[in-house]
Amino acid sequence: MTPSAPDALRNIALVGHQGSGKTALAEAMLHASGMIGRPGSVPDGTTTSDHHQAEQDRSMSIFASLLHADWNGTKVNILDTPGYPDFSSEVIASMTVADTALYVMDARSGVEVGTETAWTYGEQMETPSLFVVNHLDQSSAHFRSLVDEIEDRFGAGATVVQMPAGEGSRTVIDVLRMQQLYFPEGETEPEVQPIDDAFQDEAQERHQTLVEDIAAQDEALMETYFEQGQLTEDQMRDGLHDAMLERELFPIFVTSATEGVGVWRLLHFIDRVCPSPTDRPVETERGDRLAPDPDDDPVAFVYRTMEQEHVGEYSFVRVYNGTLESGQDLENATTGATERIGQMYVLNGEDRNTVPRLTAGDLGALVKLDDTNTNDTLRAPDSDVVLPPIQFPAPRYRMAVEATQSGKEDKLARGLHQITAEDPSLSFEHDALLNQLILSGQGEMHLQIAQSRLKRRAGVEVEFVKPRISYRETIQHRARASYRHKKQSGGAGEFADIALLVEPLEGDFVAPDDVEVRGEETIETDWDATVHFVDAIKGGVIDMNKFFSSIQKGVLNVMEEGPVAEFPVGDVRVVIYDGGMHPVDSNEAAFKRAAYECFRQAFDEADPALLEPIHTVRVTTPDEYTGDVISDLNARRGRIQGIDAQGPLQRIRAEVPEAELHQYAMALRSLTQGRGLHQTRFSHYEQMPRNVQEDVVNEAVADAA
Ligand SMILES: Nc1nc2c(ncn2[C@@H]2O[C@H](COP(=O)(O)OP(=O)(O)OP(=O)(O)O)[C@@H](O)[C@H]2O)c(=O)[nH]1
Ligand SMILES: [Mg+2]
Repeated sequence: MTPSAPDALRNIALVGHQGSGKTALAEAMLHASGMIGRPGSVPDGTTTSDHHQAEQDRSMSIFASLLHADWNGTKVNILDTPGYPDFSSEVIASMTVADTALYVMDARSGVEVGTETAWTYGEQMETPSLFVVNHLDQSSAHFRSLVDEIEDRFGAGATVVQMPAGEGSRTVIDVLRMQQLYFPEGETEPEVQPIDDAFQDEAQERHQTLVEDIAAQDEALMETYFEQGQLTEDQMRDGLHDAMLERELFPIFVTSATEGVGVWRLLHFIDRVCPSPTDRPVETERGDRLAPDPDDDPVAFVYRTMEQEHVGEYSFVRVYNGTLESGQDLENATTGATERIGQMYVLNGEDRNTVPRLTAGDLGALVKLDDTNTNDTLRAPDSDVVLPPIQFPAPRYRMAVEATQSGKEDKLARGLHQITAEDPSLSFEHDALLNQLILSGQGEMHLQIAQSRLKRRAGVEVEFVKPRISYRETIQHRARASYRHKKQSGGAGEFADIALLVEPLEGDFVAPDDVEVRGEETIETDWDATVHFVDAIKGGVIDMNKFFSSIQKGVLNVMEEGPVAEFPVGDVRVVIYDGGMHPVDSNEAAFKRAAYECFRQAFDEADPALLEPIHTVRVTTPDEYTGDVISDLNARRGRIQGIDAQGPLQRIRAEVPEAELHQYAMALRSLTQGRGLHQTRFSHYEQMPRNVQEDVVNEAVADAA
């Protein structure tokens, strides 16, 4: 295919609920445009788009595929996205580089949560959109009520361009051109027929509505319409084009993807009406608008990075300006690195064709560049254009990951770096305190896929275990203790005497009568605890210049693995108020030791307790599930902080112990039929109920044994 001018390009994203028929529709588009012979099928695992083994095993899309069709000289880039909620980052990335979103729906189930989620992305990105009511062969009877439902959820801008003609038929009526289209089995092009009498009235009425909807968007068109009582086909097309760009109108189409019904007409519409890259200049970080011009300096944006089996890694790009050519030196605006563009491809799933150049507006893949990742802008060396990064969803689901074989830790770390660099909605961290590698993603399936990718890419088998909870130990009131460390056998002895006062760190130090503050030091520990050390040594009974830091070390040693169950100790104040030295035998080791023992004793006297991490959880759910979500949060020892209505949704804010949030994403999904979403963030530590504390301590003691 020769490079296309920007206005001869269409970038469309197929989005929507799982199983609505996006992949089947993409396959049908490739077939209708002559890119492939016989269309493959999802159940057989033979579609162009679902080419990964993991997708074929599950008969579902997991990764967004890039496909393209040549339609009368227009290059239609098709981004087929997965509907399963764990893979929303693929949808977000694809929609970022698409100029039109096609919301594919199953006529039998109508508007579903996947449709709604993708719709919110489209609203944020202001993507021109249309609806495709699919599975027409299985249910055309619901079309009319479905149109009402679409208008209900997405506004009156939804307007019918195509309607079914009869139950389960191969015929659709195009109410823009007022034609009946019959799609013979095995053929891609329809036969144009006069509209059946049975559908004349409805077709007329819908045509009228469409004309009025279009005219209402534009004053000049409105005038023409009043003068002539009609709009020409060209006027309707242009009007629709503009109204789609403004997100005023959202055309509704019908298809049966597996039967090839309606697909030809949909492609025709995409070519003739849908926006091209020329219509949609991109906004740069600086707020300028950049329109595609193949002769300008090149600017490209990496919207995803993905490894292709047997091939290596690809950077998927949209060229926003100029022309990308193999051998060209470009600057990575994020890293500052100079990158030489290597092989470039246009793709149809797994099939690739090398191209010498990619022009402004086009989508393609580059052999991954060394210093370039998702969200990076590539530009001419003297340019200052930066494109805004994609905001990927924050992780909702975390698990500790362990290599099943020992000695594979390095491989595991490398593998985790690789897969998280490719998928920005996946992240990992090594929690030094818990001594666990934590992998966070969007859900159970997301992590399962990560597991198989780690095996394939890094050759390391892993298993997931429940992440440990980072409890803290604390004390509940002030207490004192003293300790004398003395070892005098033979030669040099050891001697240190010390008296400590400990208390929870709340507010300023209120010294008791017998204590006088001489100096102080505040230390932040590796586990984010604050320790306020107070030197209240009178008359130099301990040489604090010499021994303050040894005393601190002794205390911090205890705090790192607390006396209750070896959890780190949280914020405390430690006052050194008395003690004694020996002129010869006192040394640093002796004071460290004495402080260690003394602190343990004082801690025990101060009524120690466990603190647990509390998270702020924000749940967004359709109102009908509010009651269930709240009682579930209560059952998780959660405290509801507030409930706000947001349109048809409710936002619930609650404080919930981290220990009760394990796999909450999955629980919420099943509570709300997949329509609830949540975010959680660490808020603070809090004392836990006695019975829960006992369980935790018993478990920790058993683990340590
Ligand atoms: N009868 C009929 N079956 C269809 C139609 N469209 C898709 N299917 C079937 O419905 C199932 C789901 O279709 P897919 O194309 O995989 O749906 P999808 O939207 O890509 O699903 P995800 O990628 O998992 O989100 C498959 O078995 C398809 O063969 C249709 O119009 N009619
Ligand atoms: Mg699919």
